[in-house]
Amino acid sequence: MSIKRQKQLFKIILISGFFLIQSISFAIPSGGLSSISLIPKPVSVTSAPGNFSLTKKSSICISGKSHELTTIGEYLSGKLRTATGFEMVVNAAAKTKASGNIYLSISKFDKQLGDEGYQLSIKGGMINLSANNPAGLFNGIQTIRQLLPPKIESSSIQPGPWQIPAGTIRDFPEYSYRGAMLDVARHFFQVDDVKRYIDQISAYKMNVLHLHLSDDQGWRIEIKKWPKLTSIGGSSQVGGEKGGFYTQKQYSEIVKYASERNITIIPEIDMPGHTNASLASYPELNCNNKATELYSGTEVGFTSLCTSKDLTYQFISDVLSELAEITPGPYLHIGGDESHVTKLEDYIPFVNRVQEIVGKLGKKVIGWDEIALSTLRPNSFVQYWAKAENAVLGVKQGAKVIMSPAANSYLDMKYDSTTLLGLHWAGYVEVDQSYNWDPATLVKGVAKENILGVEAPLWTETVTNMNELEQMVFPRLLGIADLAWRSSSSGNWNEYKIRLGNQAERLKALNIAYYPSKLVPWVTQLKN
Ligand code: TNX
Repeated sequence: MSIKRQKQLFKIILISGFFLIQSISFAIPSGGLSSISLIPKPVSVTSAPGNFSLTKKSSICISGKSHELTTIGEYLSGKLRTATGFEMVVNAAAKTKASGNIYLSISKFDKQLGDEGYQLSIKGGMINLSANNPAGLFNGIQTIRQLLPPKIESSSIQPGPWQIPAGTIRDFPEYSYRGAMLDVARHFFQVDDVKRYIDQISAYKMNVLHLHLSDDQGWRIEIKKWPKLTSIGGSSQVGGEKGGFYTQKQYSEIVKYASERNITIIPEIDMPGHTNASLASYPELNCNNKATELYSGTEVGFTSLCTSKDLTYQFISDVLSELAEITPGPYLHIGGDESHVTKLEDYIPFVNRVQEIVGKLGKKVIGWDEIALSTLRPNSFVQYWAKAENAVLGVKQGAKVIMSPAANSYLDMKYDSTTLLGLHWAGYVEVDQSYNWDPATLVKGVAKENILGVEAPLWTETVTNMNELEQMVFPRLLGIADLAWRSSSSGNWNEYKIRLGNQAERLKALNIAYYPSKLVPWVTQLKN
């Protein structure tokens, strides 16, 4: 080969090498760690030179051999294995750390991080994730997922590289209660659907799933002492199709699945209104001893338990005891909303008596904002959805409030007049509307210190399956998750919509049927 030819070849190799390096570096964002869009936005992100690469030799190393750490390590391994095809074994950490590995450790000394915060340090080619509690590690893992390319969420093996730029993230939530509610009474959702929903909400660091288990249209939880609740009350749903219910075993399976994902299940038995399914199952629960017909329409506020009968309280006590028995979380939700046919002079002593029943079971009451009309026990919580004056009344009685303003956080409201699913009694709730509010300033008389947290309910009068659920929930749920987690200094729609737009490929890889709102600059087909 002539010298000229050799020089030419050398040039070609140099140029193609340059392009190769260029294309590899494409895989990690040029702006470093702090340029990656994360939802919820972390408290602090600092970039540093270098990066971390996940390879087939990478493993997940846990400090010590606790059952909890192993479970969390396995969870992370499962999340990374599918798309990378790497084995991602979970080991006890060796004395000397190796590049390419992910280290998970619990250290009790970082006060600022609190119960659910974490520190993620990407340095020396390895990841060190530490937290005071397993919950913090779980949250840090959600951040790791979002730092990797979107295709990490794919359900089939994808080509790498799998890199994360170096730096440090310190992060902790503003509110300790960050929830979603699913109405499984109007339309029933199978256990697997509920699990998928748990996966979806926990990916955005939400930590509560409130299950609305009974309403006029259906009763969804097995109660051994009152079997007709499910055999009759569980048989219907909106639209007249066959309903369904969870056996106590299935409910426990949901609770366990949730707890492994840092989610507390809050069961709701709505009362004294929204009770047609129980009134149809047992004639003796009616003041006139006649069972009502099963109901498959969508009206609200036309039923009431018979508040003057002792049997009613025996019924409630039996139901709530069985539920308390299989609910490890601290709360039982007693509904209390829209009891339009219960006289106020009956409603108030009713709610007072039910609070006592719940207290005896060692649980705390949550109720919709109307329960503030009663005498709240210490440790009862008011869920604000409609009437600000009820929320304020709750605060005046010393109760904390869960913020679920219908006009912002209701996931069943239509986005706009063209949305096919959903309702619009609280107005249209576009993606900006569900993000542009601050829980701590929304209601005069309900300040930051009065707020337990934020919850986004999905009522399912019009929502019949997972695909429809996803169209209503996504992307609004991400905004609620962001504002429940964010530090008070953030929360600007123009900044947030860019981060949201950058989630498009990730939502697609997760196979989530999100609503592609025109207000969001969706970024699709990313190079990485
Ligand atoms: C009001 S929100 C209700 C529900 C309906 C919902 C529909 C609340 C406490 N009660 O029974 O499903 O509106 O958006």
